[in-house]
Amino acid sequence: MAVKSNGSSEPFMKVPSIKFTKLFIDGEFVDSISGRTFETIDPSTGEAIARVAEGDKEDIDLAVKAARAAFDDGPWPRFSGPERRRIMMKFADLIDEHVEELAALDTIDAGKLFSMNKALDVPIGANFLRYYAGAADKIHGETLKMSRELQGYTLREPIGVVGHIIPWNFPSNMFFIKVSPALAAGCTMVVKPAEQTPLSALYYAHLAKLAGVPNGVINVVTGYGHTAGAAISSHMDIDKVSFTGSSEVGRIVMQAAATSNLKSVTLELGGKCPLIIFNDADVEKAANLALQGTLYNKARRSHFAFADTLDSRILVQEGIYDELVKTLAEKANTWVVGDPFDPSSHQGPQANKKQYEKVLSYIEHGKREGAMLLTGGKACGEKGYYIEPTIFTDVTDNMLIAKDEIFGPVMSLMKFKTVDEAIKRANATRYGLAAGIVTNDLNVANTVSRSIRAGMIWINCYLALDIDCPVGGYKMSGFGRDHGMEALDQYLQVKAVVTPIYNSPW
Ligand code: TXE
Repeated sequence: MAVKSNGSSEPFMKVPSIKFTKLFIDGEFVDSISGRTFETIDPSTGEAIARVAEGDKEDIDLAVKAARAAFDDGPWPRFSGPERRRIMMKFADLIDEHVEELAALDTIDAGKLFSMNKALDVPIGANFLRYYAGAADKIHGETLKMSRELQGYTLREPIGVVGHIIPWNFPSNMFFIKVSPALAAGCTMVVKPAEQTPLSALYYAHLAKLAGVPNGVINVVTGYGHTAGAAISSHMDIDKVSFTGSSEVGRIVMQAAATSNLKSVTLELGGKCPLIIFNDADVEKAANLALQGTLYNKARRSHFAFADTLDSRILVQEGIYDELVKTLAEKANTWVVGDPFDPSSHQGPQANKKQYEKVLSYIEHGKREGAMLLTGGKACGEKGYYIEPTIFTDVTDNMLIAKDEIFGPVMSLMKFKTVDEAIKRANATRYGLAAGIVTNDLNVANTVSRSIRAGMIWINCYLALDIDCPVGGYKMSGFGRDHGMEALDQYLQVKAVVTPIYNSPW
């Protein structure tokens, strides 16, 4: 398969100049203390885009110091809710004004489709700010019904200084999924974007300042995971760490949190989500949902910009299996892999070389283990990190491609006979992020949705998310929730205040 380009020396779009490459600490762009920088790479060419400051432990210390001062003595936690809301709304409006430039930054940095970044990823980031801005003046506790002659109530207070460690799959979305509820709660923070996609986060730091977010409230330290990231999770003066990424690193983050200051932890980790298609499903619809969920690494036409999170096992009931295989093959063969700036591309490159090599090695595993290759199966294009949309049939539960999170355009089709078998096999994974069910039988849909141990269940849809829909996992997919009011709770402490009622013996 060839990678589609526009065939001319003129690009589809003029790539923006890179304005921000330094660390953002206490309201200023600064070099790293070591003076070191690292390259960020365009995955559609494999070439460097810019050099970015490489933050390390000492830079994290400075950023935490600024965030601590802003929390202990600064105005942000003390602002009234409406005041925080006003600034967050301004921040959101500024994002809207720069949407093309921000969308292009994520495209050159992460290989994500420009059309999708512009229509969804970046605007939804702004809408996360608006959603939580609306909650900023509605954070309140409860009056307690004490059993003795006491009067009690709870206060909900910001948790303090937060460290956000974010991955490369949704650089803009992920930034605001984490930052927005923490801002609304009155927290201050240090954000470490993924080393593969640092550019938009630095731009957001600039817009935050323009919007009037006080110095020290949002600090952005670009750098590597084992240095800058590790310095966040083990820091003695960070009160909470919120992490999205691999289960392996999630475990390291939690260990570091435990052995340092027992900071609170939220982990949104990997998945291997079952999409269960029953005999009565509409084949066309089921095929589209399967493609959307799996081959959809950086693809368009999603309900919501959250696709790269799903690594799917497609469990198909035996009566519909052959027809579905045929339909999927036809559809996958029309899938356009190409320049992420090209509006006709369905799929861009993998976000980085490490991920590209990882996906290709899983494809080789699948071939060696005896899965049948229906489409794709190799890299494509003369340069960049492109991979053909790959579908394996006859996949069995014990194959590596059925067990591990691949996080690329690789679909595994597996056959089952009964509802009970589907439930059992769907649950036979260490992960529990999400699952999908395609059926018109209400009893089957209800039974299966209650039996699957996962944080999100989609019935006759897939990847259908919204800001108020809590996102998070069971089992080794993590704990705590992003999105919705549940996410706001992750950034709040509950304090109980008790006083004797007049004349009581207390
Ligand atoms: O993730 P990492 P990677 C899964 C997916 C993917 C795999 C590896 O399966 O193939 O993870 O991706 C920072 N202490 N997901 O290597 O390494 C790192 O700098 C503290 C699922 O990119 O987990 C980055 O900012 N931080 C997923 C972030 O952690 C550390 C999204 C994620 O990096 C660190 C992404 C350390 N020791 C990948 N090491 C999802 N659930 O959406 C790294 N980091």
